[in-house]
Amino acid sequence: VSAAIREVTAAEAAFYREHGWVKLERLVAPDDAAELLSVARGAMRRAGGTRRRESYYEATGTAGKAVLDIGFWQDYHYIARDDRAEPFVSLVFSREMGRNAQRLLGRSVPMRYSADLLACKVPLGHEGESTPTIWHQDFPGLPFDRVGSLSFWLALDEVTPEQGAMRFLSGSQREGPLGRTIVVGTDLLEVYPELLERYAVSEELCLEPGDATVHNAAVVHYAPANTTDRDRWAYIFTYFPGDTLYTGAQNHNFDDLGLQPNRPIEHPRFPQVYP
Ligand SMILES: O=C(O)CCC(=O)C(=O)O
Repeated sequence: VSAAIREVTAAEAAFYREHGWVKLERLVAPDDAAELLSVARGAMRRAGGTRRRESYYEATGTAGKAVLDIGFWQDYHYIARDDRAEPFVSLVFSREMGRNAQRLLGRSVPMRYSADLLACKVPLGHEGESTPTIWHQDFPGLPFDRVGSLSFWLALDEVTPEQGAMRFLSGSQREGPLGRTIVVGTDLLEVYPELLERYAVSEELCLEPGDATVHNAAVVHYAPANTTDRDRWAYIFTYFPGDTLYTGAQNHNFDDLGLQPNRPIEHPRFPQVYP
């Protein structure tokens, strides 16, 4: 897979830094997306039957082999990190993807892997139906002393706006941290309704298999419910700047690893992907 990952362009990186998100068409070849989807379906089918309802942030502490109904989507964590399933490993831990992450960040620092998960948003009215993903920032839930972490959201199948493609408050990454609303399950716009006057909601996006969006962990974003009759298949993988210091803030993915506050996050769970 790694050879088929294309490079992020300078124009895309500039768009990302301005708006806090960017759409990357054909980041991955459609054939590779089809292969990823087939492996994803197989892993989630094999793990089936263990569905529990947990919050998104509790799910981050769960290794693979469990499909969790977290409300927003059916969640399967760490297919690359823990299951070591290909072609996921080659995609997420490739130099090419790490370099793309660094180009978007726009800083000459190493990039470290943070997490990866499958997010299948189930249509309304179907068994295990998913709710809208509430408006939130990712950053406040993370134990990082600085901004810069970013998420790739790769469409493994066609994703239409009606299936729950993501929407962003363009430019809202400049607001700074707005609270751990996602951790406690509060919609961020209930707390900050005025943001809708200050920032435009990004246009509706249609993604083909292999297209992706990337978002800054500090940009405010959400995804509507899936009102079609087809599952929405996304693979989300995230990176953070290697000079980030650990704050010690509670997060299931970072707790109990012996990480030291005010020190870099140098742990085999978070390998350096680039350079
Ligand atoms: O896939 C979704 O519905 C939202 C994903 C999201 O919020 C994220 O990747 O941070």
